[in-house]
Amino acid sequence: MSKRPKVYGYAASTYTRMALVGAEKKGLDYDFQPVASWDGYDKDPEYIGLHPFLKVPVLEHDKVRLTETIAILVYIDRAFEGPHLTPSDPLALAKMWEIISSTISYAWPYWVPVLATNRLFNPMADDAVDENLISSRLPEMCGAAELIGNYLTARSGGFDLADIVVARSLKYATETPEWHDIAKAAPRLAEWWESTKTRPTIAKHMPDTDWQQRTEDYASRKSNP
Ligand SMILES: N[C@@H](CCC(=O)N[C@@H](CS)C(=O)NCC(=O)O)C(=O)O
Repeated sequence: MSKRPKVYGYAASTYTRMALVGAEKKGLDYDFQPVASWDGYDKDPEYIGLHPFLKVPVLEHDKVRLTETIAILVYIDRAFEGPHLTPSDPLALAKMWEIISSTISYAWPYWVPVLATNRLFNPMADDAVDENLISSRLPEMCGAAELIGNYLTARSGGFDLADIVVARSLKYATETPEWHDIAKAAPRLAEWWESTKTRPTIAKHMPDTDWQQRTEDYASRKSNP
């Protein structure tokens, strides 16, 4: 394994992007190895054995191989020199985990698999859009957004892993028409997003969201596999 940290993943993956922002924020000299097409549909057979559940990201560093984004982020924070990505104050640390756990449990499943998949990824692949699922789950999307916005803006410390996890989980939702309703229900989250999305390390690892271009790339890959 490489002495240089190496992150395996693919471009559209929100979890991969969290690991990359962490590596970037820490100032790491690292490599990125794509293991699937942009959208993750076409897996590279060479990397099938990398993760027990065929997921990304995976981090390799020297003799260490890690799966699970949060474990990877904690390792990046503690194993290397650089700015701290986790607070030392016990309450601030607990609050950081509260935000991360709430985002992964109550927000990400609606913002990404329900909203982004139907609004952004399915049209790209010419798959059906489940309008009923989107509208019936809008209250959960808004409720989670309000909760997380309140948590984020009530913190006393600065940027930490919670900002990385929320920013990467939210990005696709902000590209959908439903963001208007979500932002209205969660003004604190919307305000936090406006100031966070332009932070250099966050902005550097935004997934490419030129949807027309992505759709054309997808179609051309399908016709010339
Ligand atoms: N619990 C995992 C979840 C990772 C995950 O779901 N990754 C998605 C991409 S965002 C993935 O690998 N999907 C590929 C697939 O399911 O085929 C983690 O925290 O790293």
